[in-house]
Amino acid sequence: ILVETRFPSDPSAKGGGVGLITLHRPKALNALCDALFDDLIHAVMAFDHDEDIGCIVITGSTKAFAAGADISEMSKQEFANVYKKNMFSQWADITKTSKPIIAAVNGFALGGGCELAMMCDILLAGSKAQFGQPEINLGVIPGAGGTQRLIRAVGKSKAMEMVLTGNRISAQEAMDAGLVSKVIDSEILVDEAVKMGFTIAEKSGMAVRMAKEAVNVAEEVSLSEGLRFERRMFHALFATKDQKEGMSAFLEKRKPEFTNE
Ligand code: CO8
Repeated sequence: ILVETRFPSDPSAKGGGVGLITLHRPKALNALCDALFDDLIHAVMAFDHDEDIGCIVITGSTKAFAAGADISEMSKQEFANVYKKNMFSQWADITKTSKPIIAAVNGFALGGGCELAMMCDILLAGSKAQFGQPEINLGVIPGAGGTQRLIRAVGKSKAMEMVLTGNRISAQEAMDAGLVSKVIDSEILVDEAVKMGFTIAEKSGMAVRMAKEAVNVAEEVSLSEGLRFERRMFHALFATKDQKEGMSAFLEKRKPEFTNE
């Protein structure tokens, strides 16, 4: 139900590889059953700890990125049980990774599928992608960011419309609303996402990690706290070899050779 592919880089480029994770549960449109989600978390964490990998890409099939949490598994649950085991709380682990994650979304990204995409750092949409929070049609509401991350991405009115009507939006609408950063032809979406992964992976791993952390802090704190955090991260990078290498390479008109230190 999961396919992992490593794209190593030139062995001299430390950390320059890309880890591609493909959700593969075609008979249920990649509905995120417990087993699939456990495998996904495991794969994401393994790539996050892998020194050779600098960026992670998560994708699904051309028909579905993921059609949500698994409805047949959820249908049997009772309040006491889901509350006591804090159902789905482990999904947030995706956001605790230090390396950037690109979601390459083809087809349906619905419910938990849309929420999974929003937990990633960059969203790229295939031209036929569709995003939605249809939980309202099942008598529930989003439970992994559909009422929180979505509003930050697309604003209140669009988020409210999606959450209350359950209607889906197209890739182009998602782009216009600011949910995704690019719409790409479905056929080449994954290749382009991996290519973008390589572009990121060849930078300094220290700077990339701190940039991700600083941008994500902006969603949590006030502007003055965020600016202070950003400036401290900026200062901290002057303690890295990569800052010395990056700036020397510029002045010497050569390509930098980052070592992620
Ligand atoms: N769960 C389980 N099975 C699913 C799901 C799902 N979410 N989505 C699709 N499937 C299954 C179907 O049951 C069907 O199985 P079968 O062939 O055995 O009948 C198979 O996938 C193919 O689906 P369809 O025949 O329905 O395919 P269509 O092309 O006709 O329709 C749709 C595609 C529109 C995507 C349709 O399948 C659909 O509406 N799916 C449900 C979408 C949905 O409601 N998602 C939200 C689920 S609730 C949720 O995600 C809560 C998240 C909370 C997360 C909290 C985390 C902390």
